[in-house]
Amino acid sequence: MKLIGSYTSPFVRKISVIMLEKGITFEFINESPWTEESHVPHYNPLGKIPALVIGPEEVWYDSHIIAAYLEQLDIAPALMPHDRLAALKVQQLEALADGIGDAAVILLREQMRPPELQMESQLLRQREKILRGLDALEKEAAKGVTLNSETINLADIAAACLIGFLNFRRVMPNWCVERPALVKLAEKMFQRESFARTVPPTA
Ligand SMILES: N[C@@H](CCC(=O)N[C@@H](CS)C(=O)NCC(=O)O)C(=O)O
Repeated sequence: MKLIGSYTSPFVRKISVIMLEKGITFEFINESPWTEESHVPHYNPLGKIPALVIGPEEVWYDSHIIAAYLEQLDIAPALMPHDRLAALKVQQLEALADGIGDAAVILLREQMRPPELQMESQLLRQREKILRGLDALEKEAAKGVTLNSETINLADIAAACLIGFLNFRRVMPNWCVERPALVKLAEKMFQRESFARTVPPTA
């Protein structure tokens, strides 16, 4: 298996963490989707990372689908409950964490434009999505049932990758204020070897 992407992406990190947790061997192909000469569109017509290459005719994207693909391989530990409704709840929280990541990426891209071209309404809209999303995650983490429970699952991994990304890109540096359950979750997840091995590169 080849994982196409970059560890600066929270979505790519999520997939790497899942494979490390499950002990799945993979080759990491470092590719940026943002350059003119990027090979990413060769794997994913949408030009986005991650893509998981199984063979010449079998490539999986996006990260949500890759996570589901890896889960159906039935390799322990299971990162989703067997009960279908409970599994859907985990996937919804994964989608929530990923959606916050999407908003953070849009926000960062907008902030990279010359100040006179930046749309204040767009910046505000994305910030609001991030804040509302983090509040919803905090609520779930505080319950400790689907998120932040005794056993780690896909939602915990997605939420921790998102928080790692917010820290790394300094989006919403105050995210941790009044979100103690998310802080606890992040501290717990960042101690795992799978997270230590996928820290975003600083250079
Ligand atoms: N929903 C997608 C999001 C992937 C995504 O947005 N990746 C970013 C990098 S963090 C990307 O490749 N962006 C390139 C682009 O939008 O053209 C997933 O979960 O895989």
